[in-house]
Amino acid sequence: MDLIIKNGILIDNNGCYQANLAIAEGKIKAIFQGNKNFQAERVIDASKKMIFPGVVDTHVHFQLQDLGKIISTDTFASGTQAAACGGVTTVIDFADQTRGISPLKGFNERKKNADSQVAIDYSLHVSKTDIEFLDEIPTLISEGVASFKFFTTYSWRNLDLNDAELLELFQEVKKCRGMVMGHCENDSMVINYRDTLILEGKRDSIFHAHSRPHIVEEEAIQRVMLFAKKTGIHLHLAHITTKEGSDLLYQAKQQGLFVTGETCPHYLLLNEREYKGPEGYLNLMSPPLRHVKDQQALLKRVIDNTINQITTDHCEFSRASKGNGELPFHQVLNGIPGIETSLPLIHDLMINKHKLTYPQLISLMSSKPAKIFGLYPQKGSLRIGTDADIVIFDPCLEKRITPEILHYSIDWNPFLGRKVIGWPIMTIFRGHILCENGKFIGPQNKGRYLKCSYKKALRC
Ligand code: DUC
Ligand code: ZN
Ligand code: ZN
Repeated sequence: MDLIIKNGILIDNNGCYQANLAIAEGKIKAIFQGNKNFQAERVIDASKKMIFPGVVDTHVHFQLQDLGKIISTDTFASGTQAAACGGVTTVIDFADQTRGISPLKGFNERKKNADSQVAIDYSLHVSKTDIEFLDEIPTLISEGVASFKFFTTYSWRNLDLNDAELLELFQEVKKCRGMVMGHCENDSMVINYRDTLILEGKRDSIFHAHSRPHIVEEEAIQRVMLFAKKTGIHLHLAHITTKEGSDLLYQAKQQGLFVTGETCPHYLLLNEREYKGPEGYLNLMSPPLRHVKDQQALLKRVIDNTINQITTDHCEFSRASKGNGELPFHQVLNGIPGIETSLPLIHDLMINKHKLTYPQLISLMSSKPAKIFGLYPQKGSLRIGTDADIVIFDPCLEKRITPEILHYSIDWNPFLGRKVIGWPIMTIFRGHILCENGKFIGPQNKGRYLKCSYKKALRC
């Protein structure tokens, strides 16, 4: 064996039990109690530690491009290394179609770009920004794209689809046996609120939230749910932020619609108050941070299993690229970092403060995301024969989040100063130790492209 992990408490979505793991050739070869006389290059004593399957973050943006130009700070290399240090071993990023250009071409370029850089495994959603090239969908699906992202907003960046186009996309993707994933905000409302506020001279960060009130999300979710109902497609809702949005997901599930949804650590842990003060501009993302009552409602919907998974929407920008606080809200680039802190923050919130069980935590962060996008059980489980993507987690280790312990390429983070109990102390990816005690030590570019398969996706 290459590696044996002894005496840890194994957690997967089925339960917790004390066992040893033997790893060889990148796979879990044995799960056993007692001593099996295996020889291994390294034996790790994981007494009093938890053993999780690697986190699967299905919504990240590394080297985000706008009109072909990279605008976010991470590369696929730096982003996946920071991810690994946070216990993440699989990500799904996006191949954003440029309107009028073949999405297959965009997908191939994006994949080529990522392949040589990634430290962990990755896949891609394809964002459709026009209704041309629908004939490429079967090829994209055979290349491993399970999910087609759409935006109901960002018309000023040529990203949105109108209602007729959405309906056509849903019909076509359903026919080709894929799923759709939505960024849901009502475009004309955003434009109207935004332009009115700017005309009134209201430039501060808080007005970003005022320009996208709750109805903006609620209306768009309700509309696309209707399209999903009529076409029978699986709809996945990206970054749900409001009580209203999460209630709509609950009701749709009650009605038997095939719909799943995610929220992010920042919507659970931060609220509108972050927009006050000179650093408020850093926390601009879309949809915006909400109210305490939304945080509570989202929490409830995570606990009652309505919200299926946690993603980060990780999208890192430096202070300078966000304008150093000198720009009006509507000109600030949207997005925040989050991938490295997601597991410890959600562990602290859900296990320490809200008494979720460890299998529930793993379900949210690893198994369900892998199931929804057809990567399970190869990812998101601890089973014999699956990829040895493993996090050794110390549930008692106290950490204060400071720039020194993070691996981002920028000097700020929305969670700086927070204290959490519980931290990943080792990340193993395909049998290689990538991170140990807060240091990235593993091979830098051994990650691989994963084919997602909607046919293998499980109803969650
Ligand atoms: N909003 C998006 O739609 N994408 C990336 C980051 C953000 O805040
Ligand atoms: Zn989005
Ligand atoms: Zn996003």
